[in-house]
Amino acid sequence: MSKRASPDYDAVIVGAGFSGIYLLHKLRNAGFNVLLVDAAAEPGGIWYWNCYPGARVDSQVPIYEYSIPEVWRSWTWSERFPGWKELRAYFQHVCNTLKLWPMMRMGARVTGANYEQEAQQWHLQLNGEETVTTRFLLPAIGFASKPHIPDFPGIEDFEGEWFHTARWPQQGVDLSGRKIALIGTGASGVQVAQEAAKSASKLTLFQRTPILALPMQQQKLTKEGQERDKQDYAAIFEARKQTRGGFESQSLDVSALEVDEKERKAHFEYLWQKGGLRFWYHNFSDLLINREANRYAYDFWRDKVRARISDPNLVELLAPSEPPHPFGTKRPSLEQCYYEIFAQDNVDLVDLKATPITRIKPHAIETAGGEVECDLIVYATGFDAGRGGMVDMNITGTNDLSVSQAWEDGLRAYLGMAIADFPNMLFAYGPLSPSGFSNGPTSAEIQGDWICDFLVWMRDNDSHQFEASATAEAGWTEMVAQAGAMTLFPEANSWYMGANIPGRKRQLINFPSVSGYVALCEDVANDGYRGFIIDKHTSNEQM
Ligand code: NA7
Repeated sequence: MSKRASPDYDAVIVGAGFSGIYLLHKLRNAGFNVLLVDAAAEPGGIWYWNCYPGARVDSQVPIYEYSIPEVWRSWTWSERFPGWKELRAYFQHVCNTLKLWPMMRMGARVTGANYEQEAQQWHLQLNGEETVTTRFLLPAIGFASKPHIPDFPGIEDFEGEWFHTARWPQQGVDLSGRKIALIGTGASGVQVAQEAAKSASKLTLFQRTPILALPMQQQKLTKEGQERDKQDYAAIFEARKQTRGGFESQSLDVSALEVDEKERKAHFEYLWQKGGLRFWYHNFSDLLINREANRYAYDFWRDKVRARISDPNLVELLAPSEPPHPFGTKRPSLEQCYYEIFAQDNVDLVDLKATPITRIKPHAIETAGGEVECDLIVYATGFDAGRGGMVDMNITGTNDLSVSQAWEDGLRAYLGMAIADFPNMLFAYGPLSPSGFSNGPTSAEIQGDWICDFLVWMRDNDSHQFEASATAEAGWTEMVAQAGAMTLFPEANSWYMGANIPGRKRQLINFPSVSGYVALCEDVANDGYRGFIIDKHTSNEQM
């Protein structure tokens, strides 16, 4: 006789960001008994935790929003690249419009999850106390839920305030008149720097690698303009699924080497003026696969940026003659006045390549070149991307295997959504899916639709347990590695390669094409969810 239990829920979703909220909407509409939990006090995911001054999205709206008509029809943005406050308000609007609140538990952190093989259910621990059971566990925690703070000697000795950008106090921090040390010049560091430079008595940026930042070309948006544009929204949302990055357009079909210099520069200039990440995703076809093509883009970027740097001592540091890495193999960030702040008397740059940090002292950062006094340290030092948040939930599958053990020798996953030995678990926006390479809401919807269809299929077939086969998982993991090897991405020490965390295996952690991903996932579904073992029947282990 089956010992299968009747759990509290059909599905528990972890995370109230774009992926989790979309999954909740879909599964509720499909008739599942579903609960969403999130450690944060409010929905918004990344936009809850990253509330540092200047935090805003690098994808423009309406690309960066849900395609759900009742949501977009009744919402108006104020800016093309909205800030965190507006994005949080948007999440309130989404939850109100879709009436999702009764199925949401905020302030509930998953502190443990065990799969009970006989009962075919997950046993979750919330906030270290309460337990709930569910047939399916659906982590949707994003790639950046675990901040990374480097292990600098003396870090605890600091007597001023210090914060990681993704753990910024919700009540805010007054930056005016402060002596601020900002470590890290990625997307977050650039955004903090632009704000902090306005009022800090001293802002010192500690740069290890220069960011290759692109002009945002921010714009205010009007209600009338958006109402007019909304007639195209349905087509835009449909089209974004068919592009490589999940944006409104993708790279040209033309190589940068096929055109003459005049034409090449004209296209670069067009992208520059359009702004946003277009210079990255709407560039020549071989930008990210051919060194020569990439070098043309880098040189154009370098010359544009150099024209904005007034201090000759900083030119080589901020926009070096030779690229620090191929353009676009680290995520370019968007800037509005980043290169101009260095002309201010209150802004300094420390080159950590020449003078690394040796110790954090009670009132200063000590480098090989001397001490920089400060009363606030901002760690804009990134994330244990794709891995850290999953590990921290203490998830244990069959054979007492934890996620941390499963990923000890590198990330592995089938379709970037399932791990062998972890039955009835699918994660969204996780490693080996397009996640970090793509526009968030596009990936959230693609995976949300796929997961919902799979669970409906399970229900229709009276099936209760699925698990990725080890063969399918190995095949997918290898395919992502091979796809990465055909690009220039492995040449950068980026979080895309897991290279920002000491000790992590170097591997491409994202699947490099949204449209390719859609096709593969559809194919798996059309083939009876090939690669999954359903109710212990291994019908087909091929990928
Ligand atoms: P990122 O892009 O990972 O940037 C982290 C920054 O911190 C980057 O400049 C790093 O330099 C720097 N860093 C990391 N460790 C150290 C140490 N030990 N010493 C000095 N500097 C260090 O994180 P963000 O939060 O800016 O952005 C994350 C993503 O969010 C972004 O890609 C978008 O998708 C949105 P490095 O370049 O490694 O030399």
